Amino acid sequence: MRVKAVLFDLDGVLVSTDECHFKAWSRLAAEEGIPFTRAQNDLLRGVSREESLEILLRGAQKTYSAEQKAALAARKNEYYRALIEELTQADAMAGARETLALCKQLGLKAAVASSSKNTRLILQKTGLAEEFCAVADGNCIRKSKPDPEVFLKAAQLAGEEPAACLVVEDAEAGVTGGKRGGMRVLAVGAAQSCPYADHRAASLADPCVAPLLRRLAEQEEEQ
Ligand code: B16
Ligand code: MG
Repeated sequence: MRVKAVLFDLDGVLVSTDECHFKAWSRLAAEEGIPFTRAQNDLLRGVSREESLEILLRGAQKTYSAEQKAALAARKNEYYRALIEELTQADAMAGARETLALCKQLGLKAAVASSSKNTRLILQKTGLAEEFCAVADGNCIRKSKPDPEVFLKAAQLAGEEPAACLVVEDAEAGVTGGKRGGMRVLAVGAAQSCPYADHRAASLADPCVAPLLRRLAEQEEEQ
């Protein structure tokens, strides 16, 4: 079946908010006396805020109650929101706007499928909000990636079958989620090493992306 919709992950595909997450988690970790490295930050890619906190707390000396954990997650988000408030149009990743323009030209729907509950603010700050027919994010799902829920929600909002969707992801958890949802997956950045991705590119600025989208958009319907 030909591809009719492209479901874009947000952080690491359309906008590089990795550094903002790293700074916010680092500040929280330092305040709590918990070690936190860039390698640990890489493990949080595509993972929800609450699950990310659990990963961070593996290095903690003391145990935290559910209420304390909720307060820590809220504090991290406060630090993160202050950083993403500073995002501008220049923070859209290389190739993002060009790829969205190409989708429009090819008649492909574009939707967002992100674990982030800050998706709307990030899209607004980077001037990308008007580019999508649908946005599925951390606010409308119960299970985060690698569960396919956010991708299935995005496909449903875009009005397309999973088999007619291409997911673009930079996280292994997202590649797994897309495949579990019955979609084709283009892995970018760190996710390129995932053996079960269907296609690979360094980023949306990779020259292989445009011919791939043209090919997928034009494929004959299966008889
Ligand atoms: P928030 P994505 C994910 O976004 C990030 O990659 C991940 O690092 C973050 O923990 C998660 O969103 C939740 O974000 O705290 O803003 O709700 O890659 O799925 O677009
Ligand atoms: Mg991501």
